[in-house]
Amino acid sequence: MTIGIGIVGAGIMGADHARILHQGIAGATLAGIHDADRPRAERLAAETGGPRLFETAAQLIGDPEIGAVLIASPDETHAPLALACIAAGKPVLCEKPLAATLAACRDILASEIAGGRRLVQVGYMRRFDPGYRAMRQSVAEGRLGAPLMMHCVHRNAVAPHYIGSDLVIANSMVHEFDVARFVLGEDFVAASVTSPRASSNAPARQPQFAVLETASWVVVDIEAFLDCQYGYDVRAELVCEKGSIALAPNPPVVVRQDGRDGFALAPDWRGRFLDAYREQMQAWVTSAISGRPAAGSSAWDGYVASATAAACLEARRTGAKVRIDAGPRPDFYV
Ligand code: ISE
Repeated sequence: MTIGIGIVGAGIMGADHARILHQGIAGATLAGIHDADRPRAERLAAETGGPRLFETAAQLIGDPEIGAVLIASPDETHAPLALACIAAGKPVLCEKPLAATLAACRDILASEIAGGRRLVQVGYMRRFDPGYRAMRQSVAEGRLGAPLMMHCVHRNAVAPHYIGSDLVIANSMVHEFDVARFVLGEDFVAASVTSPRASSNAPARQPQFAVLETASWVVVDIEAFLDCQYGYDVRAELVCEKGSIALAPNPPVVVRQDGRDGFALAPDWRGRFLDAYREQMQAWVTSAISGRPAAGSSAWDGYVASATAAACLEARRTGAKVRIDAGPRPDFYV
């Protein structure tokens, strides 16, 4: 069986997903694109095998040739589009964050539960990265002993001007909130945040430094710095009682030349996590066809990442340690 995928949003991520689909995902074809900017949608369609163009997102979601929908439009559109997909009974892969507000996240949970079918996957693609998967496996097997601390670094070379200090947390650090919870297999209960001064390269945006505690008292620290200039750099080390496990540098080769030993950094996340994006897409398509939820982030996981971000934003504003309580996970998401 082949399922027709419709993409809403032809910006950086919509285009990246369209190319991945066009390059070949078993069981899927890129069947439609909608973007409010029609020429942008046309350019992407021309590059990706000429899928149909839709005037509105509602037409794309309602079309019988579209079996599943990928949402890659601006954050505030995620919730209404995800709700429309649930109402239409269509599987949806929604770029992170799940929604722009916690109330909208809860609306999605309520609607999915009421419909009785798990239809939403959130695009926290790091869950498909082999490094984080190996870390999770090592925690599950327990060979390194109990985890104690996790150190995370998240640096972008440059970020767009509309990313302010709060979005460093709500748009970038959310990846660590989701993937650290995935690796450790438990929820966060408290967060503190402190922010150094801004870099002169981006005077309106401060780096952010968060310290989170899990229910069993593992401490996770996260540096998010979106203006490091030199490349995309994501690191993580999990320190356990008998050893530690860390992400290795991603490129397959190191080069020694002119007295230096080094490896190239990807310019941004699309290259660094290319394999994870492909794996995520394949898992989602397979799940859309089989009707069984994929290994990716559920709507519940998306909500918890956003609830963690909300607590961190409050911690940043107040300077206090803030409790994180997303409430009990509904059985529907177990
Ligand atoms: C961007 O929106 C992403 O989702 C990337 O994965 C992340 O690393 C980056 O910091 C965000 O700006």
